[in-house]
Amino acid sequence: MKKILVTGALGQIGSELVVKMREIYGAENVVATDIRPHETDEYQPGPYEIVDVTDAKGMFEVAKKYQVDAIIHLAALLSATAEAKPLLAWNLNMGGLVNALEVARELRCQLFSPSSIGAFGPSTPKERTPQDTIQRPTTMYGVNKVAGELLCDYYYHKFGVDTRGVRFPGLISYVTPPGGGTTDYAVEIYYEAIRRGRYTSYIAEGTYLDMMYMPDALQAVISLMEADSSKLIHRNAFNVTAMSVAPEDIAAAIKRHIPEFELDFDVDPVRQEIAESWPDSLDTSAAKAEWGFQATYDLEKMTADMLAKLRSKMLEKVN
Ligand code: AKB
Repeated sequence: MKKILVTGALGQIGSELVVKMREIYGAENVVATDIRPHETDEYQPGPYEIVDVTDAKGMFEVAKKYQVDAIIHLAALLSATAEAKPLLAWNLNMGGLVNALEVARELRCQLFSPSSIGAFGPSTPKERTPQDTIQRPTTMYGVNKVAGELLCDYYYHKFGVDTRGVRFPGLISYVTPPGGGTTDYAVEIYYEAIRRGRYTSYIAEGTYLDMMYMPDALQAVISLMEADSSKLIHRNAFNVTAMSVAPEDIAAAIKRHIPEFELDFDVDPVRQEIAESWPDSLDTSAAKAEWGFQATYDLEKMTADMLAKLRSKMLEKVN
């Protein structure tokens, strides 16, 4: 990767990935794009363009203008929003992806597209979910993700587009909050622990889901994009994760820093049903073997860092 275009750059992953990539590849070589203008304090120097990913021509023109050789396609609706607006999700998630793939085909770019644990469904083995297994998701988001995985494989085999991707678990970060996901509770719980010393989880006790801290997610994107192409057997949709946790596990980790922290539950049936249809824990051996994936944050290390970073972020806002 030398010149990179990022779609959805103002989102949870994009806002941090752009910063990290600008450090590595140079600010002028990472073109951040999103559907809306950025606030002045939202971005440091570097090219920024408005791109609606459903507008194929607009995306193509920006990619051509900067002569990019890699596209990181992040613009998408997350699972809970997609379930509330299934047609919009289909149009944005699939329309955006096919446009990005076409731009990559025409301009001979590498393309990264994230899949998700949402690509699995209730009939998938729940524990140590294999890389290659049953995928019959019951959500619109999951349908989009499976179709996206297949479409990326198709563009590689049919047109030779260098497509790559991972199946992200819930991502936890202190910079930009996620929006409209099923795993958002795992971020909210940290904010509320500091703000109020308590949190009401919309996901039920005992519901295990895979999670990963954002620095590991960003490193995964870069490592996979820089990996030797000849070593990639799967290319798209590698299982990646760092921990399998239930809400009470996160609460227990927070309590070790904030002993008075309290967790209770008010379960949202829609998001609970989605969570129950997803795996408890993924097997990441293909990602480890093919491109050296390694997560560095476990629950304890992540919790210590999240709480420290969030505290100073909130203090900065007050001052
Ligand atoms: C969501 O909850 O929708 C996402 C995901 C796991 O893909 N965080």
